[in-house]
Amino acid sequence: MSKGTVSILGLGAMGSAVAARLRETGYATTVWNRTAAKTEPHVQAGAQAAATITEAIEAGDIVIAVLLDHASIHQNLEPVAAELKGKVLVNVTTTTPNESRATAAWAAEHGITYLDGAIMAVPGMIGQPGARLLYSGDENAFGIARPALETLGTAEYEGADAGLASLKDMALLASMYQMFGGFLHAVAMMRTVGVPAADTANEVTGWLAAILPAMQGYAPLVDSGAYDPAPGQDVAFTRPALASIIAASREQGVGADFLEPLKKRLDELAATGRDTADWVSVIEQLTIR
Ligand code: FVH
Repeated sequence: MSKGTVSILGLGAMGSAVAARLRETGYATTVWNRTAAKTEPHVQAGAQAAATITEAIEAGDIVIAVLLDHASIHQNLEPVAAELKGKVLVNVTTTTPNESRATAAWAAEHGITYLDGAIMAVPGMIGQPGARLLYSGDENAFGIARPALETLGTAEYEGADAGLASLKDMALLASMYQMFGGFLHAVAMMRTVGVPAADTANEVTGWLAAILPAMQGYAPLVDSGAYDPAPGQDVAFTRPALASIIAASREQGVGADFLEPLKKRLDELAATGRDTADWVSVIEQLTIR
């Protein structure tokens, strides 16, 4: 006996993983994809294929959209708003917070119970330990869809503002890309003397593991705003430290393109008399006024 009916719109790498997991965990799944051929392996595994998006929506109490982006969501869902009325629509397509809020407003106008989602996992992680999915928007929708969503990974409700899941997703990804940018900078420096990337990966992993707890110390400092005098390393100390890293990179024929913007922001702090402030006060430079 099926646990419920779920329709999945979009069978790219992620949509396929989501559809497979729901089917394997006992949900009656109906799949739709713009390129219909991608439904075939799912049908062979026991899913129903819908010939049209309308047919797919009609088949599921819960509709999960896993399309490419915000534009593809609206291009495909706006014409079927009437069919979505009364359904729980969970959109795990990556969008910006404001795009998520816009979709939530559109859904509310059309009587669609809407939950926005963000997937902190790659397709191979779906249903495996470590897969984390964030949701925000209609709490009632989260309650209804939760058992199905929990088959995909941990299901964390961030709040009623539909943009919250996306905001956290983007914030975590911002930290990830800058961390990996730093790793690539280190690799580029070390390979100038023949050190393979694998060795530098080991070094960077160990160094970051040792230094990461410092983040817990920076957090209350940022929350308090009590930067001056610096409880840790001040701007006057950190600017020449970064200048040395940038100079060393250039000496080795490596651009310090990822690091230079940080140095520039510290220069701005120094130029406005904030040499004695903690260097993490640079966060205040990020606010766009
Ligand atoms: N794959 C990943 O690792 C990441 C992990 C974090 C979350 N993302 C987001 O998930 C969304 C889907 O990603 P995906 O990996 O499934 O992406 P693709 O394999 O490229 O599949 C895209 C699907 O979207 C369909 N599609 C694209 N444009 C349209 C359109 N205009 N109308 C209808 N469908 C459209 C596409 O259909 P087709 O090309 O097969 O016909 C695929 O089903 C995404 O937001 C990630 O950021 C995944």
